[in-house]
Amino acid sequence: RANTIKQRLANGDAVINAWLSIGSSYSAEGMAHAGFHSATVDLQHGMFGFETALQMLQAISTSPAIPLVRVPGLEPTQIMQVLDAGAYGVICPMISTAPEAEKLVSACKYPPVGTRSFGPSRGLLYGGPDYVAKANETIMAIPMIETEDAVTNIDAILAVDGVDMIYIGPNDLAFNLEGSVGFPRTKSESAISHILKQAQAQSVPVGIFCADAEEARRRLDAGFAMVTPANDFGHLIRSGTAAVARLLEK
Ligand code: 3PY
Ligand code: MG
Repeated sequence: RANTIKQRLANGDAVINAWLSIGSSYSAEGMAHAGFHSATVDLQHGMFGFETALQMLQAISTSPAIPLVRVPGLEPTQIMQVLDAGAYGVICPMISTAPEAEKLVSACKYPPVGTRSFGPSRGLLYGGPDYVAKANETIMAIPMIETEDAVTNIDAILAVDGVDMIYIGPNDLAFNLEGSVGFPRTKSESAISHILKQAQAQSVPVGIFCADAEEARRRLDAGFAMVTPANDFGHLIRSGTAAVARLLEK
């Protein structure tokens, strides 16, 4: 099975990504069928572990959305496991240097390119009989840029062979550059513009987490290739809160 978001990025088409922090295959299935091009199972800040993530990946497979996983950190054995579970891309938090990006790429690729161990399991079920032969081109290694060091080292990170795109974590970036996640975010917003410009110069697509669809719209207009318009829990609570407010209107 082809990685349709890789194709969209290559064609310059925007990717709208769902972000799943609710540990439920039912919720994941619903979000995956909402029209998103990809759906990211969040094992870093989501409220669940690997077994639930596996069920969520199975649920996403019932839709055209491409399954991605955000792992908790740069841990090759864990990356191996989510790839075996059928993830078509790994978003890895807190990548700050080129060697860290190289380690991520290596964990995502079979030899001779990388060090991923053989045991494709569900990858084969989702991907099809040519999964292993195509895995190194199908699977995306996506470093998160969200530290001060990553901004300093951005050109070297972008130049790492096998970095298919980068993904900005604006909240951790604000923490690191402003000292808080509050607003305004003068320094981190100018860092975000710098990262985008450098990535565009090296033809590396940039994704970014957004607070809502309005921000995501602005980011797309600014040249971001992939946007995540909030996470599932955010959508749920916002919609519930708006319903209550509407019904309490006098
Ligand atoms: C951040 O904003 O730091 C993120 O990791 C978004 O998911
Ligand atoms: Mg973060």
